[in-house]
Amino acid sequence: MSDNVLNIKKEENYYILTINRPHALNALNHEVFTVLDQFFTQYYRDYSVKGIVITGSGDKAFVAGADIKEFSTLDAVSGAQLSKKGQDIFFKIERFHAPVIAAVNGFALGGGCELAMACHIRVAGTNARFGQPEVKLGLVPGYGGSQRLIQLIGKGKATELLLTTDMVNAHEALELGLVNYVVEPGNEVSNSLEILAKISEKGPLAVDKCIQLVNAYFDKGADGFKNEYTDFGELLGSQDAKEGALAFVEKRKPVFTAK
Ligand code: DAK
Repeated sequence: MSDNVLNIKKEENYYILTINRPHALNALNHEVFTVLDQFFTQYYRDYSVKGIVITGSGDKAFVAGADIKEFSTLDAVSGAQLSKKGQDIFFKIERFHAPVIAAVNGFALGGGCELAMACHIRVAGTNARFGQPEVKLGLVPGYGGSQRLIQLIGKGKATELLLTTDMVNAHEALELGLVNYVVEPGNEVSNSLEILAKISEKGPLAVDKCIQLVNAYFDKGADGFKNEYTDFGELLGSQDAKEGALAFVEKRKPVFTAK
């Protein structure tokens, strides 16, 4: 797996992925998408992986969008193919079995904002700036941004931001519900790891199913309530649920095995 455009660092049971194209403010090119895809495909449902943090290299940008120099060479057919490929990768992130946190350390524009929104939780440094500038380029978001922005901040404000291309700062993003936490610059990754540590003590199968149930709410083809009772029943039969109850009775920490 290439470690050039994506630095992959393992820390305990977590991976920290750093998009590493600082000369282009970490803009997403074909190669970044390819290694992200390889990574999330390789570890999908590997319950030894308890969480992922995605951040950008340097202190200026998380990701300043799709690589404008690269996508300006595309035509309608290859553009639609790339958009679909990007959407599929972001779905893999959104459907990952363990929490994926965007540690947003600067600009998160266009595809960068879309990547952050595909993650389950967002931690922003006070220098973070969010925006969807596509219409300025004569485009619409291509990686799910028009849908996930509405999911996170509602129709009215999402429409305004998509049409005006105004950027919002970290505190505004917090107020809007676009980010979960605002921290001092430089603390985005450590704060994200603290959140992961809290979640990693919980039942891994239950964490997975919670993530998928939240996703189901936004999936027009899914019945989230039905999924919930099905998942509830399935988990009740798991060794982890038995261990969880036993540990409570024995007043000790549960030892979950993802079985
Ligand atoms: N792509 C390529 N290079 C980029 C870039 C980007 N998105 N953003 C910045 N850079 C490069 C700049 O060209 C510059 O390179 P040099 O000129 O030094 O070689 C370097 O990074 C530093 O940038 P600036 O000099 O501009 O830095 P400033 O501090 O002055 O400004 C900025 C920072 C973030 C405000 C500015 O760089 C900026 O406005 N960047 C572009 C933001 C943007 O519009 N991003 C694209 C959003 S649209 C598609 C699917 C999806 C999409 C498109 C197509 N298909 C499937 C076809 C999604 C598109 C988007 O993401």
